[in-house]
Amino acid sequence: LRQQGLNEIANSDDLKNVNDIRVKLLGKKGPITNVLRGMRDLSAEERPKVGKFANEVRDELQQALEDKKSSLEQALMNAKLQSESIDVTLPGTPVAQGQPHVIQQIIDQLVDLFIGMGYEVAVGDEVEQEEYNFEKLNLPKDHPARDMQDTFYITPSVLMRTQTSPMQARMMETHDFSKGPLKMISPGKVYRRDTDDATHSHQFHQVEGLVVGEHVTMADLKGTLEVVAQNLFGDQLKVRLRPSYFPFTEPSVEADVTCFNCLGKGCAICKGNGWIEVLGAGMVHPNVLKMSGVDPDVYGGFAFGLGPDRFAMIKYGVEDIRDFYQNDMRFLTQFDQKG
Ligand code: FA5
Repeated sequence: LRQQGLNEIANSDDLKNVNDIRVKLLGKKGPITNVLRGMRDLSAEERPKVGKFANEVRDELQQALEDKKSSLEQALMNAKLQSESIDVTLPGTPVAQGQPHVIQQIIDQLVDLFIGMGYEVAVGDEVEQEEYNFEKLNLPKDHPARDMQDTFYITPSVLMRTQTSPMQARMMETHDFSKGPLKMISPGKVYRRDTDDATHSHQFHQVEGLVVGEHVTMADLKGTLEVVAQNLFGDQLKVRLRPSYFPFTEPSVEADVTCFNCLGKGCAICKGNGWIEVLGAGMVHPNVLKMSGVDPDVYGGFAFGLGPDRFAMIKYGVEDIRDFYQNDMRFLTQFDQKG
């Protein structure tokens, strides 16, 4: 029995088989247990001899089973380690990484530029009081110029801001002019009931700029806008200032950049005129200064509101503003800053 058991153990090659052998040889119904159970029928002389021998056989088989079990477990572990080993020299799987939206990239570039020129950045709320969006900007109720910015109203006195200009009034009200001039930009989203087309979206972005202090002139405005244009477009594209009208600036101008598509010849994108309008600007109207508690006899300033969506179109030759808002990854990943 002993030799047979040892042979079986030696020949078994998996853990389940080893367990079966253990049950068969050493279990309650196994031959060793039988022998031990039959001891009471033996004579007092035989009992210790048989008992001793049976115990020896049992211990020996038990040891052989243990040894076999641990050697099989070890082999299993080795095989597993072998199959799961990692080749650290293989190239890794690239991790998908997000990036700022192309319009945000333009805004970030502008913010960097203006911070470098000593401006502070003030972010306002997209839901604004009518008073700040219109009244404090010299646009009383029933003023015809309100039609220039068709508005989404939330209540009769609360609206989705149509421009970032309300931040002009808010910043002038709180600025301490005894400490120096106010120089700020305010980037953000604005909303208008415009009909969407290639160059208009009902939701778009603006970056407002405002400088108020002593001796601020129109030449400062022009110089600042030239720095912006050169920073974003280089000097290949031309910029022109055109007289315009805004209720909150006097005089007012609009700036156009050469159409990127036809380079001034006239095409469908620029509606035939060769230029794309990118910003409105002017010298802050004395009424606006007064309404925000600033003395127009002492202080003056310039303001501008530019459209980063249009800037992005011109910079990258995007023919339809609506492409920016459709979240098509094939379109958006073209502007990956990591290249
Ligand atoms: C304004 O909103 C004025 N608040 C700008 C301003 C600020 C003037 C400070 C004077 C002083 P306007 O409506 O022209 O002006 O818009 C400014 C810029 O926003 C435009 O030049 C254009 O680049 C962009 N813009 C206007 N409407 C849209 C639209 N529907 N879709 C995309 N961009 C637009």
